[in-house]
Amino acid sequence: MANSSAWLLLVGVGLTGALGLNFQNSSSKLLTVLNTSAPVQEVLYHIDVWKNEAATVAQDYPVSSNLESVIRSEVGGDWERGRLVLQIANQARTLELKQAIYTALWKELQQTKQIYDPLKILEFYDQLAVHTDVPIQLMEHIYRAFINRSAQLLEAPFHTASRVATFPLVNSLVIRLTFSTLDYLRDILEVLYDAVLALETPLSVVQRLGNLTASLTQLAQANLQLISREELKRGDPEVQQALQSNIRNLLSQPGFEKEVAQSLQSEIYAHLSKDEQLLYTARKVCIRNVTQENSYIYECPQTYLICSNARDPKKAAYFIQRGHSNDSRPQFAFYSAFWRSRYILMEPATATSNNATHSITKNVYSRPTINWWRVLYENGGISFYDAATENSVLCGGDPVHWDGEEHHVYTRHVSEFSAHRAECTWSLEDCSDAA
Ligand SMILES: *[C@@H]1O[C@H](CO)[C@@H](O)[C@H](O)[C@H]1NC(C)=O
Ligand SMILES: *[C@@H]1O[C@H](CO)[C@@H](O)[C@H](O)[C@H]1NC(C)=O
Ligand SMILES: *[C@@H]1O[C@H](CO)[C@@H](O)[C@H](O)[C@H]1NC(C)=O
Ligand SMILES: *[C@@H]1O[C@H](CO)[C@@H](O)[C@H](O)[C@H]1NC(C)=O
Ligand SMILES: *[C@@H]1O[C@H](CO)[C@@H](O)[C@H](O)[C@H]1NC(C)=O
Ligand SMILES: *[C@@H]1O[C@H](CO)[C@@H](O)[C@H](O)[C@H]1NC(C)=O
Ligand SMILES: CC(=O)N[C@H]1CO[C@H](CO)[C@@H](O)[C@@H]1O
Repeated sequence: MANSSAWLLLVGVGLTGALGLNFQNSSSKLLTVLNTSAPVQEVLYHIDVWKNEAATVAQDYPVSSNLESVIRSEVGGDWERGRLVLQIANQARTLELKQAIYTALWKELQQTKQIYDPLKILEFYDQLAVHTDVPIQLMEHIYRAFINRSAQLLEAPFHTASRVATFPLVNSLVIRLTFSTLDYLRDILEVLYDAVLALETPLSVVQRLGNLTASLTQLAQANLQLISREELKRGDPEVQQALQSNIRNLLSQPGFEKEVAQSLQSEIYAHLSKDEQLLYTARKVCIRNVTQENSYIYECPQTYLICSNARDPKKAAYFIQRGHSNDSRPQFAFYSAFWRSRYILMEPATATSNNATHSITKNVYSRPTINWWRVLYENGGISFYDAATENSVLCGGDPVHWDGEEHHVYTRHVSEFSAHRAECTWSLEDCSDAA
């Protein structure tokens, strides 16, 4: 360890000589000294001289091992001091020395307990990234350490049975990640899913993800990445249902269309059923009988009622308006592309014939007032409930309620829905290009 002593001596002499400090005492002395500009130059000058001499003598890495011991004593288990060492690396005269400082510093920081906090690693990574001359392998290694550690932390909620447990460290990590590129999250999720899907059932992982607190963008990314995993492609209906539920929860957030990037939104919509997808992606839709190819909703020719007759290319298209009820669930309004600003509207039911055979109400009109519908996806199609009361469902197709050429649609009480599924299930077509 002759080189080591020479190094220490050199530094000691250089510093005490320059500044009159007691080297043996203060463990942060080197940093203090290097923190002032003039002596730094002097110290580094000596380091360079020493290093060049050493290099001619030995081909191994005496520099880094000596540097390590000095850095070790300076960092002294305190992560924050690493920042100061990093600051002075800038002033090292040779690239080799700089890189030796970076590497030794990383080695040393790994001895501190704070390495378990991925945000500390990220902070260090960001600080290093400011230096353009850090070896790429070192940057990659530190990045992987950050990713691995983050994934490890994020595993906790996925291994916890409680759906209401809170994870403050996970939360602060997730919040911090909203300020970084989505690539970081993508890489973390990859490692996370490798780990949790090896130990937990896909259903459990999907459900835990459904309870994770994160930004809408992060949740969109996390769900998409989970959906694309091989482990989830085995078609277990329960898993598919849970995934759909996660996605619907996302869509039901009022901020979804505003906060989440278009490209990510499109990827999410692609995982919805065809009808549901159109509600978010089509400019205009046609609403037709789910089994009858030629029975479309449009304004009746003679009355202001709504009919379901053969398609009239001019009248059958509706613009979609999306909204949220005050409990933030999605709701939709449909206004005629032909008549403009005339909505499909359900008037509140007055006292109606409520007997067993004819418990329907003809109260669906074309009116210039907005009217919200809640959409349910089932039976291979969709159903429309009036959003205000959720007591009525939109139905049609029973000739008893028609009037000659006018095939009126009507509403039923929701309690009748299961007994009249065919009558109350519709399908959407993309009519964006219709007149
Ligand atoms: C480095 O210098 C700055 C400003 O001169 C000072 O605030 C800081 O405390 C110094 N750090 C050390 C370790 O001496
Ligand atoms: C990160 O984790 C992977 C897989 O467990 C492992 O192979 C790799 O060595 C780890 N890298 C770091 C820097 O921790
Ligand atoms: C967790 O998710 C389940 C199912 O989606 C939900 O019922 C429950 O309220 C959620 N818990 C919390 C704390 O969000
Ligand atoms: C939401 O709106 C309904 C009727 O539209 C109303 O009865 C209810 O009190 C509202 N709830 C809140 C939380 O504002
Ligand atoms: C049920 O309603 C229909 C139509 O409103 C009516 O013709 C019929 O007489 C009613 N039946 C009973 C038992 O009230
Ligand atoms: C669809 O057509 C079938 C067959 O004509 C009919 O029984 C059903 O009630 C119709 N449904 C709707 C929603 O119009
Ligand atoms: C950092 C350090 O060890 N400082 C010590 C330097 O010496 C004085 C006096 O002996 C101590 O009080 C400090 O703690």
